[in-house]
Amino acid sequence: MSTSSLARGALIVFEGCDRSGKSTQCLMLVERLKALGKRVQHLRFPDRSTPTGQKINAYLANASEMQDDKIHQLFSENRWEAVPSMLEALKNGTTLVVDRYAFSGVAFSSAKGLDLEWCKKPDAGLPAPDAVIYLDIPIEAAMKRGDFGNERYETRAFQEKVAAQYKKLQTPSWMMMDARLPIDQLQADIFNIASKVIADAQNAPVGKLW
Ligand code: NYM
Ligand code: MG
Repeated sequence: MSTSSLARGALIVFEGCDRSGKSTQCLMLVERLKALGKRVQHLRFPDRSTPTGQKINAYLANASEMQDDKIHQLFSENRWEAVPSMLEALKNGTTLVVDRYAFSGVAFSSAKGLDLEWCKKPDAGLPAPDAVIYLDIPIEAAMKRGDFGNERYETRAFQEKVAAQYKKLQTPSWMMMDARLPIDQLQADIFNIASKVIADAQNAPVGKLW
């Protein structure tokens, strides 16, 4: 019916606690899709390269303080600035592989005690992912991958809270992956899922959160 030149790209989001393997799996997926000649772009939030991203970076590095509600809104703003280029890319047939998105925003901020529904509001209307791939790992196992770094939030107690908040956001459509699987096996499963998501998204409109 429609020609391939009209096929849009897919918005594939990776979520999960720190040390769940998101960055590794995103990169592997991007490289594999590129090798197949697919149009693909790797994004990550926060995007630390923009002015808002630099403020966020200073906050995460404990070099500055901000109120919980203000930093929450800044993380959201950091996503909204990317929306025009994201929509353009999707329209042009480029699949976006995104390392963290609005679900991180809500999970991390609500883990501090902010109201979960309030936390969702600033991101309402963002392009909705065609798939959320959640890398599930017990914090116990994530800790064994090495100590957390020095950034804010990188403690066992806080990560336990984040994992509990993520659970509240999960819908039946999330792809729950066992992040303890060997890297290549996990990537093989993710690649199969991504291939189907890309095929299914081609002629579907881009949705909106939430
Ligand atoms: N984070 C990330 C938030 O608190 N809110 C958000 O909206 C996003 C996207 O930033 N510990 C937190 C989660 C991470 C930290 O992310 C930095 P990364 O993926 O380590 O660069
Ligand atoms: Mg980190």
